[in-house]
Amino acid sequence: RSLETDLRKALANDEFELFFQPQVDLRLYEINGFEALLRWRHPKWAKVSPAEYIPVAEDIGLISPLGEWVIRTACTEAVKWPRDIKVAVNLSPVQFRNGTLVQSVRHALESTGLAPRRLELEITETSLLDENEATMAALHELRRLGVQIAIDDFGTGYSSLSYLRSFPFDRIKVDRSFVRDLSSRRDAMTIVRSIASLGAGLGMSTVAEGIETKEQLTQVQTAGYTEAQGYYFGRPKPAHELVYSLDALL
Ligand code: G
Ligand code: G
Ligand code: MN
Ligand code: NA
Repeated sequence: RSLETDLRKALANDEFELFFQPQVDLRLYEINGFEALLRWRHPKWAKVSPAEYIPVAEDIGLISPLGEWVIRTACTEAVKWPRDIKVAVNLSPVQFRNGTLVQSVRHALESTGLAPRRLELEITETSLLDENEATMAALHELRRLGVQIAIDDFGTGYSSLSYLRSFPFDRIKVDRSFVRDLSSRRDAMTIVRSIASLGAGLGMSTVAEGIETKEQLTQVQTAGYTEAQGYYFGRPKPAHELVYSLDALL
């Protein structure tokens, strides 16, 4: 049977699960958040990345119910976490187009009681491609609710720098391809450093993604990143396996 057929049934059959990957504050050196990442419990699709089925969900009109499930489930988990650890959720550009996003975020916050500051929405540069008025209006409304907004996979879009002027993001997540190339390409360090200083100058936090080694961690700390995320600190894990202290991880 096809991916599309199985995808249509997956939500009703409760086949989705969220995994969570730690995000580390490099100044305090502690876990300050987790990014929620979708996983599909299915004999045939469990090993398939959301990068493959999210686009199908977008095409067949499933991304809004699926995205709402992700937001609600992420808030339900995060409210149980200690301190003020936040949860970051990835949004599809398509979720901005159908007009129900703000309402579903508001509802998830109200029904779970999660403080809005503890929810972060990650949007990719493609969401901002046309600086669509509805998208901008939704972003400003979400900001008024008090949620945080991050720009994800930064540096890979068509006009990354202009996106930074389109909205006052809380956080810039530099694409992990730049971190990956740090040891092999001199230009990667130049770019990684520039994005850190760009963020500092604009008053935005900067997150280095894809940190896999101690050496990469040292490099992004030197470059001035405020936060980091990657397999070095931990792989995405189910909610019941999370630990909240960095000491317990390293
Ligand atoms: O977790 P993984 O590396 O397999 O994620 C692959 C891609 O799928 C990443 O680009 C990630 O942002 C995206 N992704 C993971 N979970 C979600 C989700 O809940 N919603 C959306 N829209 N994208 C997600
Ligand atoms: O597009 P986005 O940044 O949301 O994608 C997150 C994806 O990156 C997830 O699928 C996650 O599993 C993956 N990821 C997280 N940390 C690392 C890492 O250190 N190395 C690699 N290769 N992938 C990672
Ligand atoms: Mn992300
Ligand atoms: Na990313």
